Amino acid sequence: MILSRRKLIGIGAAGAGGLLLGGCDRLNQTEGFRDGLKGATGLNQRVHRLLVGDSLAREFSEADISPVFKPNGSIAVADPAYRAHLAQGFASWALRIDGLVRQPLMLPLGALKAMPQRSQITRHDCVEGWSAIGKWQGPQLGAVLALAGLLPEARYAVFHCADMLEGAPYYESIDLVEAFHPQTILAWRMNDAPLSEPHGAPLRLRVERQLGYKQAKYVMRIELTASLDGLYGGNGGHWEDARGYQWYAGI
Ligand SMILES: Nc1nc2c(c(=O)[nH]1)N[C@H]1C(S)=C(S)[C@@H](COP(=O)(O)O)O[C@H]1N2
Ligand SMILES: [Mo]
Repeated sequence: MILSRRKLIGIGAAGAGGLLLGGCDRLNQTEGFRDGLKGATGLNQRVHRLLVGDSLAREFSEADISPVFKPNGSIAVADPAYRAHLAQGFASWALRIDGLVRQPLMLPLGALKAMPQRSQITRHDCVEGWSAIGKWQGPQLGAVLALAGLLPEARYAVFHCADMLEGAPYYESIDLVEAFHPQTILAWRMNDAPLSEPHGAPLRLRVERQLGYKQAKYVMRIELTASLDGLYGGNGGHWEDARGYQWYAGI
């Protein structure tokens, strides 16, 4: 199903809110959601969740925005389909949402822009030892996932990216606690301008309580899964597979 901007506006703010609430209610009742907390594997994740709970990442003021925000990892995408969309300003591009959802969706960029927006100024921390403060805007991931509706078995959101890095496709994943956190957004705007190619155009994940490598750029598809086994290298992310970085990268 292609959810156009017009259809989305047709649902209206109340309808979208209802969908989201409905989604959260169902989410709390699903086994996967509760097990996500109970069955968390890493000590890091258990301790961090105990310490931070539902807390928000620190937000900054406009004056704190870094004059230079270093693009890192992939700064361009070779994929011909991506390059064609880039050349057309992503006018006919759509985000795919599939896997363990009630209604697989194709969401055009215009539809994502028409949803209620969240904007936040946060600090990005890369494991390579640099940080930068930037302003991000886009719909909350939770609201986007609620449009597709999660099936009870869904436990992870997997972000499939358009780029290859060191010969492997970039991907990342988060659990549903992180996915429905209020500061987890699908950003199409950075520092009041559409995302540039080096920073992940047309859409990237901002998951603000996690390290830089979790902030997937060039997100083409979000797949809901019950497990991370059998996906790429099986560790839930590009750097998790390639270098053994922690899957739970809580700051
Ligand atoms: N698709 C994709 N996402 C990615 C990367 C990448 O190479 N490809 N690099 C990650 C790393 S390590 C960091 S620090 C940030 C960098 O984001 P920036 O380029 O906007 O600074 O993106 C993350 N997301
Ligand atoms: Mo990074």
